[in-house]
Amino acid sequence: MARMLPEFKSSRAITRYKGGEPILSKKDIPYEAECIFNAGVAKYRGRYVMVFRNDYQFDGEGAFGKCVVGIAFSQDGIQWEVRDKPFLTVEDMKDPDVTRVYDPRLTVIEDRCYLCFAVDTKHGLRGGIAVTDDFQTVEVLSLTVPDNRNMVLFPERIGGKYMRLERPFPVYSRGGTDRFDIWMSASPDLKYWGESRLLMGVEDVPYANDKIGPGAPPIKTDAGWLTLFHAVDIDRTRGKNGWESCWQKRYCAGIMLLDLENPSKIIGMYREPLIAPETEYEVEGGFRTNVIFPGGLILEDDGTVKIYYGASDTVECLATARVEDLIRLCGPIG
Ligand code: M1P
Repeated sequence: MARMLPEFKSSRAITRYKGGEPILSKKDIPYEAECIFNAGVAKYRGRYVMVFRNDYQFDGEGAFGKCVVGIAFSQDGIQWEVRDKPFLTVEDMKDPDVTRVYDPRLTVIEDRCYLCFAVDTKHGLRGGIAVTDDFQTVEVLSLTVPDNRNMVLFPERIGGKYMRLERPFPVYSRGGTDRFDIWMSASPDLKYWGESRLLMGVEDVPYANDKIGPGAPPIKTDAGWLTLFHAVDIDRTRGKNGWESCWQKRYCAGIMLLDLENPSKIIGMYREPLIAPETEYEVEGGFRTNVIFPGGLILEDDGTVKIYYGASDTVECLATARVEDLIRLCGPIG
């Protein structure tokens, strides 16, 4: 059985917007909505763009009947104007095998906006990559074989190739249960992917005992690629006090630094959670408990960063930090 881990505290380097108040929740959505969370955010052509997950039509037992990806725009990254209809739905995929689209992330590369998203199908979970220039039409460029998701793209080519972080779901070879790690792959065209290699194993993260996965697309700093990931610990003694009867996991946000020229080399990692569930929304106010799910990291001109994260699969929240403080936290690994 996985070893139990203690209570965690967020780093003092981060400040929660309004002490942890959501920046987007169901009350802001002009169509049927229940849980608004796990957003991807980018700055694109002079404004902020957010794509977010909306789960609705709860079945009263533990699942939602519907899930769509919504879209919102902002001038300051804090106040959002939500478009009056969803951005991406199962129907848009035009594939009868697809049953759900969710957990989107955004990366701008060479002035085009790319979307990575999770795609549930009748035959497994696939990671999708799509592109849009106008947020009206979306072209799907590639879908992984099952099971893979939580993909994020680097914002530029490295050594001439596009790069992504991802989290495949190996089962037989990892003990028959969750034991998932962060991998990376390269591509000449965002369509054909290869050169896959392990970036970091769950055993390398002191505050995880279950799985880790990519969080927000990396940002470029002088010290290296700074990137957020999620790290999960499971404790069989934990119960659940919300909508679902049994939820024993805790998701924290972690941070690491990758080499600029060879991002398969981890040059630093903060050995404690950057953000741990602590506020009402994060700990027990939601559909699930104890979930921080980071999906967006924006570096501003003044050296601050905005960190966007889903809180307990119910609302979207924001924290800020100084980029130099985050880099300092990522002391050398090992
Ligand atoms: O409820 C926590 C998370 O559970 C799933 O994440 P994973 O990929 O680790 O299984 C997803 O449903 C994610 O959206 C959710 O936040």
